[in-house]
Amino acid sequence: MILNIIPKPWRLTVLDAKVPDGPFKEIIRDDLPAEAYRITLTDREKTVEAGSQAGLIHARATLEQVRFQCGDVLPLLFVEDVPSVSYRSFMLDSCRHFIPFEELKKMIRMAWLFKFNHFHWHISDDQGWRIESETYPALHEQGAYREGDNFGGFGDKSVQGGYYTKEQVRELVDYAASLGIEITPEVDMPGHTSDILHCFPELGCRKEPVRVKTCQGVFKDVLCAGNEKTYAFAYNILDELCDLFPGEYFHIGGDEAPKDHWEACPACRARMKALGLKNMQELQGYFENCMVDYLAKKGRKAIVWNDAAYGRNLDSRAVIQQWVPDKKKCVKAHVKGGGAVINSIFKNSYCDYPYALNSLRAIYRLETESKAYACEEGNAIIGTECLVWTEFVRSAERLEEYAWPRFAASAEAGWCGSKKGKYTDFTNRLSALFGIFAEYGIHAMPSKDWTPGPFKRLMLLFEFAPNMLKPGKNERY
Ligand code: TNX
Repeated sequence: MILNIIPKPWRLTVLDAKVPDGPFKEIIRDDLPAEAYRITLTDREKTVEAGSQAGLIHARATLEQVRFQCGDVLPLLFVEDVPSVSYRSFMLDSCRHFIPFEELKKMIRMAWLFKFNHFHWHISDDQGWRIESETYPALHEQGAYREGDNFGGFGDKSVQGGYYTKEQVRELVDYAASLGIEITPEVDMPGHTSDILHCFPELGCRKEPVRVKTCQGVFKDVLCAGNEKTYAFAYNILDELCDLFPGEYFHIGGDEAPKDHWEACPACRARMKALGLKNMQELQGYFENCMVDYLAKKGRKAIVWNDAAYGRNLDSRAVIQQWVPDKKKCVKAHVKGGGAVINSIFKNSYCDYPYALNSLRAIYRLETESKAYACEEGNAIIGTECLVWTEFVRSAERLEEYAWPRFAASAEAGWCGSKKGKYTDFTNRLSALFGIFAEYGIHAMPSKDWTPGPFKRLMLLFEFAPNMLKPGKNERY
């Protein structure tokens, strides 16, 4: 009998003989790697052995897929499995469009089935702050709302937004943990901060009022790096959120931070000079390093987008999440200095674009090894991620079909690493398992649209193109 499991286990032996399902004995063993697990199912034995609780949780996901295919009479089975990289993540953006709490739970439960172990949660951006804050209540009272939805010129003028209460966040953190998933929150800084500056304009270089944005883009309003108050604010927020999110990692963003206002700001220029820095990119590096160090003192590892390394002075303790190609070899230099990398390169990770742009096949290609990032341990890539930014995602249905099954392809790329097989082998297993999405209430993209042909591709791109339009210059956003 053939069993279809995603991610494909390292070793899987299935016999024709069958036994009725029943409870498995779960054993934690010190001699196995933390996330490794072993399943033995014979007529006399039903055991799961694992290196830790995480491994047991993975084994349960495998058994769930087995049961989906076999019902309550299972084939005799032996599985030995271990992941290739330790950080296997999916990202959801609750800022551009608010994602209902129950929807987040649904996505986390689905992710468990494919052995993800991190949920990167984008909770602050130009278009809204999303977490209740006791230190700075203005963030959720004002920063969580905006005057409409004009992404791609959508033209809805009604006030919208929302935030998650602390109680909800705690519930979500616990729920995810019960499924072996740690939540990595992201407070994007110093760019993508119109929401924060809307509440605290004094943290910007110009100290002028800033709107919570209603459309996509890269905005010039960024936190002032020359103002001591900015640092105090950031540390306080990190304190508050570290209490709420107990995980090992904390994402501090660092992408797309235009330097226009910094260049024109006496405080930023003075700080740059005082620190002996050559340019504003280095000043960003300094800003990031302050956060990296602050988090390190709290026992946390900081993750930054690769833009944060453009100054070439990033603290090697920061983990770089790479989303654009490393043209200036800044990531490579970081690796040389002992730094680690999460691979989420745009063309193999971004699931916010139609399948016509990033097909299932393209997501499956995501690599966990790179000659450019060779290091003493062999390879500096410690993780993978797939992402749904939500500028153009206004419904749960759209979110789910953009994520699934592309997230499953990314999960296998991260789990199997260099042992990953052919795309068609993956899609064969996926087709056999496809019904499980509906069982989990997930609206996944049907197989005919996974890797669209040239004609379908054109149609989909045509349909998506108006999204790329930005509101006119005189429009208030
Ligand atoms: C780039 S990925 C961004 C996001 C956008 C995304 C849209 C990254 C670090 N920044 O702010 O949502 O493109 O695809």
